[in-house]
Amino acid sequence: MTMPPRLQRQNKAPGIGMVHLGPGAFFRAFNAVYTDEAMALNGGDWGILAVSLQSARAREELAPQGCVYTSVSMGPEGEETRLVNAISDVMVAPQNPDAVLRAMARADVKIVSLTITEKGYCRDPSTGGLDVQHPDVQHDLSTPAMPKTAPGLIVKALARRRAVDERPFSVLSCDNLPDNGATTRRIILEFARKRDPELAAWIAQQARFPSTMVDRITPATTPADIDALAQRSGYHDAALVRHEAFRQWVIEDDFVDGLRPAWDKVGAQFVTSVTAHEKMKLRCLNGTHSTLAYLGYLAGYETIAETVADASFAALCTTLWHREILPTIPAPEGEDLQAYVAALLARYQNPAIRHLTWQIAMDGSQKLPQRILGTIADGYAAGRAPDGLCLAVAGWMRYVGGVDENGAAIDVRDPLAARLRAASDSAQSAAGKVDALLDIRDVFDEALASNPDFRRAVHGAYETLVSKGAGGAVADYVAR
Ligand code: CS2
Repeated sequence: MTMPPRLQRQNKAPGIGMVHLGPGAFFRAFNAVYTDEAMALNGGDWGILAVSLQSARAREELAPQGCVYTSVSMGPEGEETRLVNAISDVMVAPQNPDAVLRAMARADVKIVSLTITEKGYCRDPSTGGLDVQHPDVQHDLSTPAMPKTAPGLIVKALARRRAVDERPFSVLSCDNLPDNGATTRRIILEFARKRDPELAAWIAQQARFPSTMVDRITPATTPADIDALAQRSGYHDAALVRHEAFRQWVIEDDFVDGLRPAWDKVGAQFVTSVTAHEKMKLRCLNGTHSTLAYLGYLAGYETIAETVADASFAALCTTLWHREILPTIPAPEGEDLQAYVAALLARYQNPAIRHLTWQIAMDGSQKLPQRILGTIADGYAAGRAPDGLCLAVAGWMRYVGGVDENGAAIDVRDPLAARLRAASDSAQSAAGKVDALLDIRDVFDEALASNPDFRRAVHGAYETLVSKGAGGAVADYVAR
């Protein structure tokens, strides 16, 4: 087969009004689609400069096709295809940080948005603030003109704007972190204070950090997806994204000078506080997603849809929601929690979405606290026994031990992978491994790790996983 021609932009790229850090699949399926629709409806130069902080991959995918790409939405009624024009340009920060800083300092840029994953914030888990020991943070503090991290780039760009009397931009975190706006603000201010307290005071007073809740299930695109689209469409789109039809964006309406795209006209909800929505989404969706990722992977399932096609795992989700998760969540305004979780199970079952358990299992050390451990702590505080979530924690422990139930190696991707593996390997016995992992304070805070009920539950769950396997342990839990 001859290679079909590459997709090409047919129109002029919109003028740049935003910079986005972290131009992966989720951003292309979410931020860029909302922005594309908002510009189509309401006009405005809200074109996005997409900046990757690590590899050149996003540029290789986007630049040769004028940054246009296809988004395929997979709903119950079949697929819907859209060409997304909202990305105007793409840069790779490590190749030319100064060009990125110059672009971020331009007055036309009103918003810098972020999908840099949990680890991109360089957070110190014990304080929630900036991790000043992080090697990249140390690099950025000592070499501020050549920043590597998101906080380093943002602070330096804001310093340039201040130097020429320009208004700051709004910083819009779109990652699955609790209080993502406040968390980002704290990290940026701590970084800025280390450079220049007056700059920090200016940022604190004039910049804005709206919190957001973002939701759309978007698996990584595979070469097979790209080939299938080429067969159908006759063009090659290296930047294709495939995602579910569902989407939800809840945004705190707090932008510098009120400037933002008309996202509200295309379905985004603007509210005064996103806290309740964020808690609902992180605990109900991401909490069970991670649970299914570890236990499903160990049970031999490749995708979430495959995992929940097993009746015990579907029952695991519903039991977790009703028994352990929903009791910890106040209903956000306008949400019916029972309907929300029922819809969630249907989203997981969507057979068109091949979302790998291995993909969601990544970076568990960064995800567990806000997705699962907070719910567990609240459960014990209210006198319940959140045994299902403790089984999820034990599943994560087995997973990061690096050996699956058939004795094969697991490719564990996590910034703490080596430490986690060493902890697991430090003991022969199941109990010793669990104790060593519970000692990792970057994951388990002191209060939870010293709760005897929690320890007992995780020890018991780990032993059940060893003796009965993940499938057996899940079946036991749901039969109780
Ligand atoms: C997933 C999320 O990879 C993961 O950890 O849980 O990316 C999830 O698909 C999104 O948050 C859905 O909005």
